[in-house]
Amino acid sequence: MARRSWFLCFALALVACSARAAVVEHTFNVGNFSISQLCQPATTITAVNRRLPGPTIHVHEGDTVVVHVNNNSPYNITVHWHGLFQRGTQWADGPEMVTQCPIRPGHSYTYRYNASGQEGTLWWHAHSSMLRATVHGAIVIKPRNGEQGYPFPKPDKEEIIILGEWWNRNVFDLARDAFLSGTPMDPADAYTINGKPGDMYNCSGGNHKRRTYKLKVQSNLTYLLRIINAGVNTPMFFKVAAHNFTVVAADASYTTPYKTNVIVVAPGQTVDALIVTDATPSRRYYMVASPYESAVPNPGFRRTMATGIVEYAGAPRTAARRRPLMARMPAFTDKSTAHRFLSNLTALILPGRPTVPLAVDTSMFVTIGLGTAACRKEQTSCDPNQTVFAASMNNASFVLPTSMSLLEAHYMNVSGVYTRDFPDEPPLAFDYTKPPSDMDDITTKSTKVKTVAYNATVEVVLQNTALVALESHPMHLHGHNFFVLAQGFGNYDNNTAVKRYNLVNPQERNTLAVPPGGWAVIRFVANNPGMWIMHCHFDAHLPIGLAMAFEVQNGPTAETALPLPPADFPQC
Ligand SMILES: *[C@@H]1O[C@H](CO)[C@@H](O)[C@H](O)[C@H]1NC(C)=O
Ligand SMILES: *[C@@H]1O[C@H](CO)[C@@H](O)[C@H](O)[C@H]1NC(C)=O
Ligand SMILES: *[C@@H]1O[C@H](CO)[C@@H](O)[C@H](O)[C@H]1NC(C)=O
Ligand SMILES: *[C@@H]1O[C@H](CO)[C@@H](O)[C@H](O)[C@H]1NC(C)=O
Ligand SMILES: *[C@@H]1O[C@H](CO)[C@@H](O)[C@H](O)[C@H]1NC(C)=O
Ligand SMILES: *[C@@H]1O[C@H](CO)[C@@H](O)[C@H](O)[C@H]1NC(C)=O
Ligand SMILES: *[C@@H]1O[C@H](CO)[C@@H](O)[C@H](O)[C@H]1NC(C)=O
Ligand SMILES: *[C@@H]1O[C@H](CO)[C@@H](O)[C@H](O)[C@H]1NC(C)=O
Ligand SMILES: *[C@@H]1O[C@H](CO)[C@@H](O)[C@H](O)[C@H]1NC(C)=O
Ligand SMILES: *[C@@H]1O[C@H](CO)[C@@H](O)[C@H](O)[C@H]1NC(C)=O
Ligand SMILES: *[C@@H]1O[C@H](CO)[C@@H](O)[C@H](O)[C@H]1NC(C)=O
Ligand SMILES: *[C@@H]1O[C@H](CO)[C@@H](O)[C@H](O)[C@H]1NC(C)=O
Ligand SMILES: [Cu+2]
Repeated sequence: MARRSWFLCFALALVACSARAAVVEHTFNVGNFSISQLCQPATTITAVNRRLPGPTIHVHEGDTVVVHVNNNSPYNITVHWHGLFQRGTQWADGPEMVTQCPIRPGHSYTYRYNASGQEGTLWWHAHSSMLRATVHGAIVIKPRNGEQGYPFPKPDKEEIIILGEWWNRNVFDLARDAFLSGTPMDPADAYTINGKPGDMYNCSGGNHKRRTYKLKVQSNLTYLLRIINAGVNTPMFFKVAAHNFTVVAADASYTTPYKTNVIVVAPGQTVDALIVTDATPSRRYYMVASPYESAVPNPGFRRTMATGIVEYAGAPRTAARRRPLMARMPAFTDKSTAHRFLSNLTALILPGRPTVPLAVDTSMFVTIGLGTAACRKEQTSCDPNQTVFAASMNNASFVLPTSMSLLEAHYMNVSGVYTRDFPDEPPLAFDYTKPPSDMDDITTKSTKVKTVAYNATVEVVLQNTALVALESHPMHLHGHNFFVLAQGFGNYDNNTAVKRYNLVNPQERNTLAVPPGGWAVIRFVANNPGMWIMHCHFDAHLPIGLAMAFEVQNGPTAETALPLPPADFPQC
């Protein structure tokens, strides 16, 4: 379904030819797909082109991407191109009712955008209901001049590793039931690697090939693993038994090469890591993804792990008869291992790449966490006095508009869709990590945005609260990368934290796992006019309000202003 057509290269010099841009075109048929996992009866899932995960979009930096989405599913759907800036194509970002009204069942819509100014691994996913559990796939952006443009030795081979979560039921119904009952979502039935749960589950029947991902390798080569957490609610530890990693990028931003035997990747994040196949070929090795559970108290999670198998070419027959070597995984609650990995990464300084801005125009202190809210009328299963599970940022629990998207309301100056009063600080200051026992955890629903001037440098301190439960929330910002200046546990204290800011080579991300019961400081340049949601990338928390949006004003020129919406933009 993918087509590459090269623009005419009419320049005289070869160097200009290497700056050619291609159009990469895909057709995504979104529809029912019947699949059986864990020896359960077949489940009807929503998937793209009858594949789980869906197709990979391979491009070179600067290429144009055209994706025709045909919605043959029974659900409203939109597709988000996670981590792509969408500068100049802001209307193509995808989140339902933030950027656009959904593509209705039986309808089609074509997304067009350029993969400009970034390289590495990103991904695409549905941004409606919880459909992204099964509607997702990788986006690989190679340097303009191909693999020789990597700022690390060219690997011999590349593999995509997509971590996921699987439910033996329809996830649309699952999400709706959690919302209507106002209770936490049921945990997944399995974790997966490239759609497959692996060997650790109670599933004796079935076809082994269908349930375990296998990576066949040759000895003494370097493999680049492009690891994506497409899971819904679970950060993961990832290891390959008897092999170490050198991390070279995260969220499509190059990092200083970082050696580690364990990778931590939260939903929304990606990690590019090299592994060298220098282990004895006479064994097979498990690659393992296990949950990292930071919530205290924890509503419950699946205490299992996903496995794949690394098998060497030319291995003796005996290798296949022995159980693969298992990796020793961190404990599910090992927050120090998670924090070490997540805070140790630094950016690779490259000429021409943005560096952290030193002067701040807009400072915010934002609490993020759980709480309760008054029952809403559609939440029929709770009585009028009861409260339901909710989440908030600065005590504002975000609700999506229903009549038109935030971006359309912004563009057309329609009032009443959102308000410009998202607060710069929480209404109450308290010990966020040990709130007083009589602290009111109730929040109110609203659609508040923070308006910032074009090109403003915005700094946000994200502080997790322990109301209801403390937890590491993976905070994702659309339309921009941010620099992560510092992270820590406890309450943020500017007297000690500011000294620790990395203003030299902070890691650049689009999704940050804020330490549980802790804080993180991010900084970004609001150089992309439009409406950009910043939200928790757990689907258990986004619909209950762990979100806000930045309204970035137009710049002074046509290039720095929001363009016209596409003529065929979906309407509500
Ligand atoms: C797709 O699956 C849903 C849910 O299982 C079902 O209601 C619907 O009829 C199916 N549609 C088609 C076209 O098979
Ligand atoms: C996208 O790339 C094409 C081809 O290089 C170019 O003509 C177009 O102006 C670009 N669009 C934006 C919004 O940058
Ligand atoms: C497998 O079944 C046993 C016994 O019913 C149960 O204790 C265990 O948790 C199951 N394991 C998984 C991974 O579901
Ligand atoms: C891989 O390299 C090791 C160490 O240099 C060597 O002993 C081994 O024979 C090599 N294996 C293959 C298949 O080339
Ligand atoms: C992985 O790295 C650790 C620490 O540097 C080292 O002790 C170990 O031998 C390495 N393992 C492999 C398989 O290279
Ligand atoms: C890596 O993390 C550990 C534990 O958090 C810390 O002690 C160490 O200084 C960090 N190293 C770097 C290079 O940041
Ligand atoms: C709801 O609140 C009212 C007034 O506070 C009270 O009289 C009533 O008993 C409550 N109902 C329930 C089910 O708690
Ligand atoms: C929205 O308001 C701005 C400033 O008041 C104006 O420049 C712009 O033309 C208006 N846009 C629309 C679509 O009415
Ligand atoms: C949040 O706002 C509600 C009112 O909507 C108030 O009752 C509550 O005390 C506030 N909580 C915090 C932690 O600010
Ligand atoms: C945006 O900020 C950068 C860096 O401060 C500056 O070079 C550039 O001119 C600014 N652009 C506009 C349109 O203000
Ligand atoms: C900490 O914040 C206070 C209040 O905003 C400010 O007066 C002080 O200068 C800040 N300290 C540092 C080290 O930035
Ligand atoms: C689907 O989208 C349309 C248009 O926005 C809306 O009217 C309808 O209620 C949505 N359906 C569902 C099930 O959310
Ligand atoms: Cu996202």
